[in-house]
Amino acid sequence: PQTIHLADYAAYSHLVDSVHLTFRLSPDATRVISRIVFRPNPDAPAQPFFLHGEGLRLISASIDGAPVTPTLTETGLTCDVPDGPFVWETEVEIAPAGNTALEGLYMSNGMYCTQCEAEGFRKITYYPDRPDVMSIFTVRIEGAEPVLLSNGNPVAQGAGFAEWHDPWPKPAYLFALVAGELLAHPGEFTTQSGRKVTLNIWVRPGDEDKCAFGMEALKASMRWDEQVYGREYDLDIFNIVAVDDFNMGAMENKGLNIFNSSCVLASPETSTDANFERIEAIIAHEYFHNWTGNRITCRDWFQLCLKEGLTVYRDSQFTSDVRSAPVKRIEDVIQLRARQFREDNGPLAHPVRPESFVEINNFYTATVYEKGAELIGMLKTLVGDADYARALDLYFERHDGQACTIEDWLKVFEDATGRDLGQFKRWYAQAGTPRLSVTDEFADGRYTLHFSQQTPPTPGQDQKDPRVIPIAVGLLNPNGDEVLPTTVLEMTQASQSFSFDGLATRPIPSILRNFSAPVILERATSNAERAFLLAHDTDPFNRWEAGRALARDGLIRMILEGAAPDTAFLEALQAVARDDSLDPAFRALAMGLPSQDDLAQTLFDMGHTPDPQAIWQALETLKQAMAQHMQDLLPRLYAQYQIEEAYRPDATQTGARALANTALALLSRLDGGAQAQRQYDSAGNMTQQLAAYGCLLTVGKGTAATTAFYEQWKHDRLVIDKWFSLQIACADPAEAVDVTRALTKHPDFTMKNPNRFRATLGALTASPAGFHQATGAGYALLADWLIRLDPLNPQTTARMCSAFETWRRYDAGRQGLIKAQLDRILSTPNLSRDTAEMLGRIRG
Ligand code: HT7
Ligand code: ZN
Repeated sequence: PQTIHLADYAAYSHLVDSVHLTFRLSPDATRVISRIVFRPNPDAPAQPFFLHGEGLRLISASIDGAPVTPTLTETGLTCDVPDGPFVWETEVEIAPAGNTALEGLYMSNGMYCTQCEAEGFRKITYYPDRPDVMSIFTVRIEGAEPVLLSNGNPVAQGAGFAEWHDPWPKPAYLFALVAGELLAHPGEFTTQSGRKVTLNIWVRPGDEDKCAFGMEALKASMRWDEQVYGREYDLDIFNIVAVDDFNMGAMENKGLNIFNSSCVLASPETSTDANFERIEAIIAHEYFHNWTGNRITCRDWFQLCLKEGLTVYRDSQFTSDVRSAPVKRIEDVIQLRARQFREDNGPLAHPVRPESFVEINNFYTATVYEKGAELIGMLKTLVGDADYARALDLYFERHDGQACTIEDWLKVFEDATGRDLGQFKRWYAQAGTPRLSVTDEFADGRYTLHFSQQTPPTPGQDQKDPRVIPIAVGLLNPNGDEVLPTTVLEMTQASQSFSFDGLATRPIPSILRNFSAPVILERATSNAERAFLLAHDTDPFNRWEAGRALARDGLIRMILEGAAPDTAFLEALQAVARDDSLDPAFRALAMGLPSQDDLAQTLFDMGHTPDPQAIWQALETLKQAMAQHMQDLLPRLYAQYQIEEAYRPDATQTGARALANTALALLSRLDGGAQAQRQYDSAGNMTQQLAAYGCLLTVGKGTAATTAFYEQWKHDRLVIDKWFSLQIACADPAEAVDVTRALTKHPDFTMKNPNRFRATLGALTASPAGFHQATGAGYALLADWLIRLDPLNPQTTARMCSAFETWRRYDAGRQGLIKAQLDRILSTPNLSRDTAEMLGRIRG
């Protein structure tokens, strides 16, 4: 397969003035008739005329009305074309019912839908399927389905047809079409300039009672983007459609967002608080793409972080504003470390702006999205809020309607602020997570912090240059008073020192407040200092971080030295748990422990070979010790945070339930699940029901609940996904593979639905002690299923290969077993380009 390089970018030969598409829908033989007006691109190098196209049956082609016979290749067609403007027309046939890859036009539960990002449009018709070719689309859909949707505004509708016109030039990856028997949950929004916009969430009959939350989230997002970024919606209608079979979370097609049903449908009975928060964030994210992604798009796919990093940053700002900023920051950093740091530290490490790829679908990664968002956050910290706002205004003014690059983005900041961002640009080009080590000294009232930065080599990048790192620092005196409020230090050298004068006593530093840069902070700190910061830091993120570091340190000693749980940690944690002045959501987060994967990486970084079973056992022992240590507090906490009012998925109620359920999980270790059973029996919402069910499974009392839960929810596919996942997540590690295997034989298991596949095999890979069983049974089971799924759905298969990305951490036995499975998959005939690329990179 061909490797594509950023350095080889060349503009497309032609500009596209307009596109007219007619779809004659039929499950096995949809006809797509296109009429495309081309004109030579004066800025492009000379090149043959080429259109992308894959899996299309060409019926006819013509130029300016005269039939032509193009040369067909594996990836598209070439044809002799006139020197000047011309009208290109084709008719092709495609078979959406047989499209299990879920890219292009496909069918999900009898409904037609599309997924064109990144390169799905070429499976619909012949077209220059690249993001820098933007055009105005008019679409006519002919079909018997009652609802026929496409991008833009509706222009005509009648028996068996509908026509849509999108006045905003867009690349083909934002094209969308939906047709089916759908019901609308309607809404309306009046923009800040007074235009009325019709809103709809379209769902399959039966799901119409799960749209109200999504609709409110959409309106809140629209208002927020006006108020915070001055961005107004630009069509008469905004449609969202829920689809069951979908490879990712959602897609920002212009005026017609398509969502994985798990990312939009919500009701208190069927969705957890975490589901509600995620749905709200994804609706916001897709909506915000209307400006950051659609109106201003990417020149090529190497610039993916231009739209994704910025839009993730914007959606996290939104969530911080409508919920709790510290809680959101802590949740984001937990995710960043779990997904992005893991990626950046292994064989799949790549820059936020990669320089080459084989399959672009493999680069929708935590690095592009989450580290990309961290870069925006750092930029804002460096230039300040006011200059960030000015730069964004300039970005929208200067680049509206264009397909841009990271250079364009940084230039806007340089022009708006007068800063040189040459060094900052390294963040986009260098892979790997910088290690920021710190020492300190105090003499004569002067306190000095000495920093040095170093980034380990990553695949293809041995040498790293120093980056600019904004380090937010505060200083506390030993009484707990803040003697230096949060101050941003700008580190630009490999090693650099910063001093603070006029201090009466040696201060306690609070470094990297609010996680001001995506780095690994290395500092020899005492547990007494960590406990002090957990008790006194005014920065909520660092307060949580201190507790996490205490927990990690104790767990590592338990694993390596067989130490008992650290009483000082248990005391410090209890003090936080019982402090009613603290946000319950924060307390629930503080009572969480580092994940098995986090501990495995920590051990590996310390030069040890992690033993997944020993890690799991240490966590179990510590949870048991926490339960015993807090045995008087837990029933009080549990009772205090029960909610009498009607269910609301807002930050206040969510935090209260999170704390009560954290207490319940610990209590269950003391009462054998009695309280959890009572909660399960009386639960009025899914947050309560699922938490109780998880407790019962964990203490080995889940059998009855497993039957009852299934009977209650077997009609609801999204709830049954939870049922599949939780049984695996809460299984004893020794049984997790057997539980997973048994569930793959359940009549409700299907690999054709990515949600169900991920709920089952993904749950196994998310449970390290179960997945990394020394027998290799977990690896073999996953490999079996990846081999089966790959011919049907390469994109989802490839994404799930990342379960193997940490394989070099483990002992020789496990490495050998994993390598054997990697080789087995790689030797499968006709393996997809997606999966072959991922496994090739992982194997090295
Ligand atoms: N821009 C979208 C990314 C995407 C995608 C979504 C659904 C299915 C396949 C996909 N490939 C790429 C989603 C987003 O970031 O908003
Ligand atoms: Zn996005």
